[in-house]
Amino acid sequence: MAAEFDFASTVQILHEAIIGGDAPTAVSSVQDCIDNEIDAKVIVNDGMLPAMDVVGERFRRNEYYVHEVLVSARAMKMGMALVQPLLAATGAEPLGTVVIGTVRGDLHDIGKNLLGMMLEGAGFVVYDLGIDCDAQSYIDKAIETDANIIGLSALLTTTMIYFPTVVQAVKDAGLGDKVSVIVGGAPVTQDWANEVGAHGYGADAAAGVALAKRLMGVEVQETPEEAARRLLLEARDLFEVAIRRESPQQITEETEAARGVALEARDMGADDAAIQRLLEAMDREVARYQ
Ligand code: B12
Repeated sequence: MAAEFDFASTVQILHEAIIGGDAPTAVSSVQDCIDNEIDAKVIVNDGMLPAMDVVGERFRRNEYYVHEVLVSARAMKMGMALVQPLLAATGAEPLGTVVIGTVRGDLHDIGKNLLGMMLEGAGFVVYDLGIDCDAQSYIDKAIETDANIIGLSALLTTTMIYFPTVVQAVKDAGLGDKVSVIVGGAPVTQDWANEVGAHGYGADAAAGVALAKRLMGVEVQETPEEAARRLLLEARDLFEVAIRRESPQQITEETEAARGVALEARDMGADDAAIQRLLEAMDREVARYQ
C-alpha cells in the first residue's frame, strides 16, 4: 500500500531539496503534491519561493557560492516545469497581451518565468523574450503582438537602472498611450518604479498579475492572505531601501519603520518563517550601529 500523503512533510522535503540543489527529490515532491491535488499556487508559495529566499540569504552571507545557487536554481526550475501547465490552465478569453523579459545585462529568469506562468494562468497572452533584453527588443515585440503591457524584470541594482531606458524607448516609439510598463525583481521597489516613470510595480508574481489586471480595467479584490503577503513584501521593500541609506540614524529609523510593517504582516497571518528571517536580518542591521 502507498504511504499516506502528508502535505507538511512533503513541503518540508521540497523546501530542503531546493536549498540543497537536489533536483530529483524536488521534482518527486512536487509531483507528490500534484498527485494529491494540492493547488499549484500553494506548492509554489509554500514550498518553492521560501526555499529560494533561504538560498539568497546564504549567498548574501557568502555561505553559498554561485555553483550552489545554480544547482538550487536548477532544482527550482525543474519543479516549476511541473506546475507550469497547472498555473497556465485557463479557458477564459484573453485579458490582454504582455511582453516580458529580463533587462539587459541580467541573466536571472526564475522570477520572470514565474510571472509569465501566473499571467498566463490569469488569462493573459504572454510573449517571453528571455534574458538580457535590450530596449528595442521589447518595442519590436510589443508592436508585432499589439501588446498592452511590457513587463521588465531585474535582479541586480546594476541592471534595474536600465528601466528608464525602456520607458523612454516606449515613448519614443509612440507607444506611450497604448502600452503600460510594469517592473519587478528583488531589488526593485515602488519608489524606484515611480522614479523611472513605470506604470506599476509588483512585489511578487501574484501582485504583478493583480497589477496587470487593474491596468486592463479588471477590478481586483484582495483576500486577507494576499493583504498579509503584501504587507510582508512591503516590509521587505522598506528594509531594502533602509539599508541603502548612508546615515546610521536613517538606517535605524527606517529599519524600525519596516519592522512595524513586518509585525503588522505577522498579525495578519503572513508566513511565520519569512517574518522571522526578516526580523532577524533587521536585528542584525540595527545591532551594527549600536
Ligand atoms: C538564483 C540566483 C542566481 C542564479 C540565476 C539563475 C537563473 N536562471 O535565474 C545565478 C547563479 C546565475 C546568479 C548569478 C548572479 N547573481 Co544572483 N541570485 C540568485 C538568487 C539566489 C535568487 C533569485 C531568484 O531566482 N529568486 C526567486 C524568484 C522567484 O524571485 P524574484 O526573481 O525576486 O522574482 C519574484 C519577484 O521579484 C517578482 N518579479 C520578478 N520580476 C518581475 C517583473 C515584473 C514586471 C513583476 C511585476 C514582478 C517581478 O515576481 C517574482 C515571483 O514572485 C538571488 C537572491 C535573492 N534573494 O533574490 C541572487 C542575487 C539576485 N544575485 C546576486 C548577484 C550579485 C549575482 C551575480 C553578480 C553573482 C556573481 N558574482 O557572479 C551574478 C550575476 C549574473 C547576471 N549578469 O545576471 C545578488 C544581487 C545583488 C544586487 N542587489 O545587485 C543577489 C540579490 C544575491 C545577494 N543577496 O547578494 N544568481
